[in-house]
Amino acid sequence: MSMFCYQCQETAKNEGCTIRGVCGKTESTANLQDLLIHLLKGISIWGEKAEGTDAKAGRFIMESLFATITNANFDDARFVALIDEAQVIRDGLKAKAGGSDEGMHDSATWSGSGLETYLEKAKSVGVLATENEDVRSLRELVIYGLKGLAAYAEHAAILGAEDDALYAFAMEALAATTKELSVDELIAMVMKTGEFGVTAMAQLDKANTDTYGNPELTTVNLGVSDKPGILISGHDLKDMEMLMEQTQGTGVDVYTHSEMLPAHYYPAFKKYDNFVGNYGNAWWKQGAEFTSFNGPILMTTNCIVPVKDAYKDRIFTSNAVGYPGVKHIPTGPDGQKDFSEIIELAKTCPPPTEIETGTIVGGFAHNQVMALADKVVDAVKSGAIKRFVVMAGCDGRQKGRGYYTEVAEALPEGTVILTAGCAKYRYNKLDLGDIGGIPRVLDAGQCNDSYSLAVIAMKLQEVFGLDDINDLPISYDIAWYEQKAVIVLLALLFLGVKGIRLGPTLPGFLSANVAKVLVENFDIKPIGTVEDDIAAMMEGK
Ligand code: SF4
Ligand code: SF3
Repeated sequence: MSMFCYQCQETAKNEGCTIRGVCGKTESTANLQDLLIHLLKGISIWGEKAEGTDAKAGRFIMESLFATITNANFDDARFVALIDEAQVIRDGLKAKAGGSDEGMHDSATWSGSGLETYLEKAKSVGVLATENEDVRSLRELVIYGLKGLAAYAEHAAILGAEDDALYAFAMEALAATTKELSVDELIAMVMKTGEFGVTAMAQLDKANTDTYGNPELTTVNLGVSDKPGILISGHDLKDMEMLMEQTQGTGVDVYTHSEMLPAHYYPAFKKYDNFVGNYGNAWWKQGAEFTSFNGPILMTTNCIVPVKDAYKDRIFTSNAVGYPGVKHIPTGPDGQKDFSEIIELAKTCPPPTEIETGTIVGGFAHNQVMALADKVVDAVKSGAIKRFVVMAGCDGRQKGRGYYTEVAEALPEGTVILTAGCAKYRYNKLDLGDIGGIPRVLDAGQCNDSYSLAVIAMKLQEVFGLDDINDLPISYDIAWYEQKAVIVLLALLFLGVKGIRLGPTLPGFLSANVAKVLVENFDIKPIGTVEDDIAAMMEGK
């Protein structure tokens, strides 16, 4: 077997990608990612022993974990550089801890250099190095949750909000995956990952809203202008801000793609006349949509997919994203990026080809929903709103995801969908109407904003004076794809939410026994038929 990865929902046969990722990840990239994760464990082992929390090492761990998220980075050269740096950081911490190698885990002591050495070493340190499948499943559940947590922590850090407690926890959790812990201890670590996931998401929410204001009810244009444009995708709002600033007065328009749509909801971005609208749909349609966009594309985070020739000369990456042969815009020491090359290129490109017209409405993060709280509470009390269905998460390529469109269409009157993440593209362009002025699809924002949905639930619990969050008329029918959805799931479990439907398939990385624990303790269930699931949800099941 030449590689093994089962971290995402599209993993081959829902078991594992072994030859090449369904996502396009090559064997060498997968193996380099395994070695990088191994070394992050080594950093963490020494980090736990050293006095205080080393913020530089913590940030490096977060950036590296982020780079291994599905559809973030396909560039072997970047992973080789990260593996080089990981050893330097680890050895620095080892010196700080005054430690000796004796009896230490391999990740804390192994050294090497060069691509060939790294690929050889990677063979023995991947996911399958843990033989017991339940222990492997729990260790990986912790690591995938951490990857999502790292993405959120990194977004907050880019906005200047860093937290040593998150860095310390990442080290504790990574080091824990090298120890001979019991299944119960590992389950406790999974829950703790959910707890810190809530912390990370709350901090990101604060960083975003402190910097850009609270998202507000917004109508977003889906059409195009007659000027050349730049398409910005991924989740990084700081890049969004810098791009808007740098395009002022250049005659170049800016459009959002996929998860950048919620940028339109922030007051800080509404002031720009050249911020035209949203172009296209969820990440997996980028091949066709980037082609017809005609202008340059900036990928600020996941999800990038294998780059087509049609736009390979006009796509750029930033932050944790990378793709071989694609120009990467570096981050300066002051956190600034220079997008002038992208802007100059845009000026030479034709305007985007229109693929849709009309508008969509969003901006229902917690502050906006709470501004409507009286209306919402009255509608629940009068029975006009019978149930909320949280349909947040990720979109993906599999046919089975048509389920989510069908659920949205078939949900009875009196139901309101709460969403966040790119899962929304399965139903956000349907005409589902409103309930007394409250739209039936309330979009809180990116997957990064899923925290908003938890806040809304907790506020409603308070308003209705309920002891248990599960007594609210809220059902969860969540779609997942990559690891940011894993931390959202763990965060919801930590908050005590039970009965979540998780689809389109349960994670392949859950062993039968671990899946059983989740079912027994949290009543997690796979999706069924549209009809059965809606009937059950309407009965609160
Ligand atoms: Fe396969 Fe998903 Fe891993 Fe890509 S990220 S190699 S599709 S499991
Ligand atoms: Fe989507 Fe990648 Fe997860 Fe942010 S853009 S939700 S899949």
